[in-house]
Amino acid sequence: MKKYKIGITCYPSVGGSGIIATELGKLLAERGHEIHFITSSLPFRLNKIYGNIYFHEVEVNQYSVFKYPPYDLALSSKMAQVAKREGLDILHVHYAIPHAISAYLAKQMVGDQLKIVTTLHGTDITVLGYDPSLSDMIRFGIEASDRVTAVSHSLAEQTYDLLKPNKEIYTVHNFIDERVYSRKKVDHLHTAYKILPEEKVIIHVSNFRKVKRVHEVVKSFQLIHEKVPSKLLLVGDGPEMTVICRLVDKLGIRDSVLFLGKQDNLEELYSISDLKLLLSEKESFGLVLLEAMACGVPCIGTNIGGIPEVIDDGTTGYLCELGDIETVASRAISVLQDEDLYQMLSKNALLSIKEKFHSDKIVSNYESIYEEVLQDG
Ligand code: GMT
Repeated sequence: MKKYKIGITCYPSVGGSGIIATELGKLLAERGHEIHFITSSLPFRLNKIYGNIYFHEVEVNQYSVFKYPPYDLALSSKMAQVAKREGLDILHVHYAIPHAISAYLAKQMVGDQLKIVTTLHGTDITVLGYDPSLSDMIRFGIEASDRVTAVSHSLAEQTYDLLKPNKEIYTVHNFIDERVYSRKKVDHLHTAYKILPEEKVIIHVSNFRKVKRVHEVVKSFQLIHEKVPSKLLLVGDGPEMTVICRLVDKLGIRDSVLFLGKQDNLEELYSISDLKLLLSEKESFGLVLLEAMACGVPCIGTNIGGIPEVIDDGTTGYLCELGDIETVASRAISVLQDEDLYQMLSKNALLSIKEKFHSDKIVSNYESIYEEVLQDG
């Protein structure tokens, strides 16, 4: 495989799209490619020095005449400068808006030899795609890219349905770094969190936005808790947090719910968990499901978006209809009470990570896309 010079742009500080972009950059660098992150700040997962990873900070001109400092233009300009100076082959942008548009402008400045790969992650289509002030722009960004990928078949389909772009969209599923996400020996956490030996642990990790339906996680937990001694770990923070805290108090389960806020080293929390719940109303993929599965934790998710591509219903976990907390609770109770069922789901979850979502396979898919796009000339 030829080695390429790849510029990567993403939102560096929040969310799954930034995590995927950064992890991809790290694994590509390990394969010998030269990686240039062009972002507003150092990607938060870039926590180690690599000889062939460079960071180019996008600085926005705050000139007083600008009511809104023009980040998108500053990004284009930085992309073009880095591409020319370093001789980049490809700009791989994650999240369509504004990154695909900025990449298009950069390409106009640099020339056609610079190829653009755009990866759609979810809300760039499923939320912003519905905004009439942006939808034409998103379609343009997709059509102006040399290759477009989506993190699930479902997201690719939704993009076709909603925006009708004249462009093929390739599905490349998400992945995790298996060296990080595996079950760890962290028994001390049971003591730290006062989890009793007979208690099961259920975990939910998200950005606590409305689409995540965290209130349904809490209500499902209440039903589970009535039958199974258990604790709920709520990990993350976001706009719904106050409402969720109130709900937990109202339901009288405050002593059994741990609000852990934003956390690093999630693999340690998954390592003390028996079950994961992700009951979102929109989810293009659900990267947090992979993280849990890689630690052997069975998952229950809603039958929406890309979640059915991640959870194999009845094999690696369960799918439930949106809002059906009774079924979520009854499935959860079975998993938590039936050791054989738990072991079967846990083993299959690990297998699925190895066979379907292994980083080697996914990174190779991206490399093939780079190779193709550069061969197109
Ligand atoms: O989960 C979020 O709301 C954050 C969002 C993001 O843009 O980072 O996540 C999206 O991209 C992730 C990585 O591809 C996917 O795993 C998430 O499912 C997707 N979120 C939604 O579709 C709501």
